[in-house]
Amino acid sequence: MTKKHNQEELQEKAKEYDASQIQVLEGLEAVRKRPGMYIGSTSNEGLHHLVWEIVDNSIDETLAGFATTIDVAIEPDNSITVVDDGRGIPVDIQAKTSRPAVETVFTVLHAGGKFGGGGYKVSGGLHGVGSSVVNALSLNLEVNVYKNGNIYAQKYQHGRVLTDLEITGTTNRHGTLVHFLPDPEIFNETTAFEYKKLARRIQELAFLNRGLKITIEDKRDDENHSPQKEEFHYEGGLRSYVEFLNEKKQVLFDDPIYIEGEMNGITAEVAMQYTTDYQNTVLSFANNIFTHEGGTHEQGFRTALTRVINDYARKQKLLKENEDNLSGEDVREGLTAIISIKHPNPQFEGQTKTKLGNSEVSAITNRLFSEAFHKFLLENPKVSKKIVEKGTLAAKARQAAKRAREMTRKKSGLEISNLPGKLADCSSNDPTQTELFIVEGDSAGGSAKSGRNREFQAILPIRGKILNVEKASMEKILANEEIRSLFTAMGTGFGAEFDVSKARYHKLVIMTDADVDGAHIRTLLLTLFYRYMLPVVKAGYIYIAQPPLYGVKQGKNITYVQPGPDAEDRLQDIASNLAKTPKPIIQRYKGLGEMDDHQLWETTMDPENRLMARVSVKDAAEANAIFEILMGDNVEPRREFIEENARYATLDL
Ligand code: TTJ
Repeated sequence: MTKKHNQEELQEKAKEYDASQIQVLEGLEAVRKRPGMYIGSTSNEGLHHLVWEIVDNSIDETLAGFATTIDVAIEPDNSITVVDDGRGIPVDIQAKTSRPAVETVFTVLHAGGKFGGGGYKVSGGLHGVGSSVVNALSLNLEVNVYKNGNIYAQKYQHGRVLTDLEITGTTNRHGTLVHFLPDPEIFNETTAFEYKKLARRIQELAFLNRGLKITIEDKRDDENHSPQKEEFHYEGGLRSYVEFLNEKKQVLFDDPIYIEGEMNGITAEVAMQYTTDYQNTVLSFANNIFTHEGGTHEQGFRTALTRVINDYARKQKLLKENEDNLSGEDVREGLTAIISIKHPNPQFEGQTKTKLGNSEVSAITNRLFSEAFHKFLLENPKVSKKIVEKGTLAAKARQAAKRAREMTRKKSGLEISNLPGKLADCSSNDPTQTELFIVEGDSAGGSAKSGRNREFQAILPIRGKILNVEKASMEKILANEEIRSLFTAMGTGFGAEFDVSKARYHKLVIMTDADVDGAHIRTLLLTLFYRYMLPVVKAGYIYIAQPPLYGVKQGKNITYVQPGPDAEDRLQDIASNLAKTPKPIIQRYKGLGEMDDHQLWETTMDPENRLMARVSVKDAAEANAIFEILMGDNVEPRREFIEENARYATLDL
């Protein structure tokens, strides 16, 4: 190489350097002009963001396995020091710029990706490489590199080189220290760092990066701050994070489930534990950044969780064939889970750029989690059973809530504007005066209609056995025509909408035949009232009509025998007291249909003459037991009860 050539080359190099320096200044000037573009804002948030841009570099060095400890300090003057024990930023002269690599790190606006060769596989930081941005927005910044037995130091001001990189001493440590003071001209709202805010994120970083030792120290000692220091170090990593989140909760099993795997250069970690809560806490991170809006990693996890639990529950027959699969929401009830992935090229999307967009991550997370979690379930049957039980319970609650919502929606169908066609309403609408007779069978219904006092008595005929509400789903109950008519007529609404104050009648009279069938229908109705109209029962609105058991007819006169324990004796008395001619005829009323409309009025409906038994709920527990006898699966006690009570309405429930 000739001397001339050498000269030219050097001149070329110098030009290149000048050109790149101009670019540098333009770059950093741009940062100072529009800081919001680089750190989001110049408010409190932006100020703290500076710390993370620096700390992220040290985290990368720990992820690469070369640093174990990071110390962060708020200095008395509100400047920040971050120091790690990594390899130290390279200090050698780069061929391209003829400047030390470390200088480039702090003075060239990096578009993203790491400087030099051999960058990091995975890197945190929302904005890629932000050290030059921090430098641009700092009044002063100093970097110390401990490397090769030397301490290298360089100082900057407003992002511009103040002193060239120089060796200022010797050391046997290795690592990097950065000390910066945010420029008060840029951060005109505040330059005061909040210890709590820094500590919270630093703790999170410690959870997310198992084994990392990271400290935070407040060195300020003034009217607003007192010195303090914390060290965060979790050998359990994500497991410790889950335990921390569940600290005050009741957990379903002791140790959080932990799963980790790697595929195509992407690592995925999940730690999870169930609590007795109904809420779930599922947090996801990509490259240590909290993905508030979720994304593909969370999606993959959720899909896998639901599928694996359902598959397991089916295989183990914990879910029966006729039962629906547990939904995603069901299997997440009470779940605390952390999903953390590390990706060489994360794509952040969404409103706040906190949603992971990399499409391949969904399948990878799904696969890694599915395999390991499936294995876990097989190996830990006790825990698995608890997980499935929790999900099953959630499903049941969800289905019940859905029914309740549907009921609310169907409300209009039960409004009094749609009074049932079968109802023969009364003309008064003063509920304290009106009565609703529920009459077994259409023919008795007909007699009751023509026999009643239409001013205050309404008739609703019902046909045959009504639905046993004890054994029917709520959908079925609401679909039942007889029950719908009854609720519509009463006007109280149903389920969550139920309102006793809307009752259109303050007497609801059950009028059934005095036989076993009649008793059965009566108990079915009482069950319905007990379960779905309890306030009406409690209000004392429910009555049972007492049609006569016998009629003793002599000529045109009829004497009736009302039900009661001594009914047979009374019948004998009446019969023996009558003259022999014309011959008295004793009639036994088996059904209401055996009386004509006038008889029904006289004996059973006329307030002047009738007997009615009022149904009251003395105590709910007792009533419950009776209904269980009546409606449960045990046939014998039911038969006994019905037979004993068929004739007498001794219904002090
Ligand atoms: C880069 O690859 C070669 C060996 O050194 C690697 C490196 O730069 N490591 C490194 C950078 N460790 N710590 C940093 C760092 C620390 C702080 C506090 C601030 C910045 C900008 C970088």
